[in-house]
Amino acid sequence: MDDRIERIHSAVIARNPAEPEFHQAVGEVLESLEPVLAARPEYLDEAILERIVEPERQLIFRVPWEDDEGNIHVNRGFRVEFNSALGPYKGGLRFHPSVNLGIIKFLGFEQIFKNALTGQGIGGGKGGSDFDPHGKSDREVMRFCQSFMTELSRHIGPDTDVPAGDIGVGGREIGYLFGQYKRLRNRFDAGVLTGKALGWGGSLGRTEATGYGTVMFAKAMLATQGESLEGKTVLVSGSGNVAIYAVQRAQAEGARVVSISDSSGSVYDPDGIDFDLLKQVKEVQRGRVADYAAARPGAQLRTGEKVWTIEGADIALPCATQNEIDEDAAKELANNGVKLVAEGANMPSTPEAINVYREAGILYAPGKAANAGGVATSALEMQQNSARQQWSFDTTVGKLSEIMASIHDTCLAAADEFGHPGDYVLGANAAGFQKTADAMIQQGLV
Ligand code: NDP
Ligand code: 2IT
Repeated sequence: MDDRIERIHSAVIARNPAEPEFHQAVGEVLESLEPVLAARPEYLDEAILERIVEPERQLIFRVPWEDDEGNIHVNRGFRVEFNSALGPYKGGLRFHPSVNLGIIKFLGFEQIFKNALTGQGIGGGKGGSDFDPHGKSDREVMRFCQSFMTELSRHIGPDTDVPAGDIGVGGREIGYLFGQYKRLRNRFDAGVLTGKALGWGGSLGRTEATGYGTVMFAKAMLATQGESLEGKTVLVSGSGNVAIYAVQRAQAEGARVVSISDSSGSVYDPDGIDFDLLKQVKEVQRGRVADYAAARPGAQLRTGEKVWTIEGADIALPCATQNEIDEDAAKELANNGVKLVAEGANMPSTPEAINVYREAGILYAPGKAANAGGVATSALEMQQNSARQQWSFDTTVGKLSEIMASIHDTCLAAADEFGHPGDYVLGANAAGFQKTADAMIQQGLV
């Protein structure tokens, strides 16, 4: 790294102690920016780097709630409003016991560049809580969401900050959050949250958008090599919203997806994942991958095992969580002949894993490009809300497809411009950064 960039990274580490995921996300972006800063020295003169790594606003709040037995619990809520140069803060809410300020900051930081790449006029933010929805009743989840929104409602709005789902936050949670916001504000602000149900302001295609978008991006990458998904064998990790629709779309493109996983283990399904069964087990029964394996002849449950050791795959689509592919896992993928990694999750590959991809010549797309279809379709939901319209599924997915193709081409064009053809990491960071940095300069020192 260039000295000045190195100094800024060291300052981020010193000012934000005990936030390793945030340090990692900042390091990955800064490392890409050397050629950009050489070409555009005004970014250094205007202290864009120092400003962009500092959130505009960070909220931490108490979330007390009562369980079904009358016991009182206290969780911690977060919303980091990172950058509003391009539009209202936009980004999901994550409910998972591992959530802390550093994780929300890493996600919010990535969201700035991802949202810039979508071209949809949205700034970057992220929030969540260390609340664990696993094993909670619907009523417990509702009481938690109501308490969480009681504080969050002061800070958000359709033109201010627009949350959505992420790990542990899906349609059920968005419904409870919206209901409480509406009650507190006495306003039907449809555009204050995205990922709403279809009957009251949700967009067709939003549920599918992240997984579909990731597969569309992978397809565009393959097309640069004169290849397609037809006949390819694919590893998917995770079994939540992103994974389910990555499975469906990859199979619709003629691939065979042979794995899914959760935090207890993975499933190898050599005949190809049965999408209808997966959807039934996960979305209807709220079950585990073990329940899928039990109901699926020929599928093998691999308790405690990740999917990356499964042999015979051409493509890997990590769709679970951050740092799920470390150096050893990346070596397994390379040794087993995987040729392409496109990230449905946010930052699922460690920096060491990314180096392995580079050395092995694996085509690699970072999450901030490959999984941008979810937030892009959230912006399409906001458009529909503003216009009081509901578009057809095909209209929305058609727009999603155009957006993913545009992000893909933008990444490659920036990679070419800065002398690293085919480097999607550099391309995504350079393009997303420039768009945000230019807006920050135009808007003055705020
Ligand atoms: P879900 O909650 O629907 O699913 C998450 C999946 O990942 C579950 O299978 C879960 O297993 C697994 N998982 C979560 N944490 C861990 C962990 N620490 N170790 C192992 N497995 C884990 O979330 P999403 O599908 O929405 O999100 C998946 C990823 O995609 C995240 O990185 C998210 O940030 C990213 N993303 C999501 C978008 C969206 O629109 N939803 C948009 C862009 C990115 P278990 O049930 O056992 O915890
Ligand atoms: O990481 C992400 O982009 C999301 N969780 C989706 C955010 C959104 O506002 O739809």
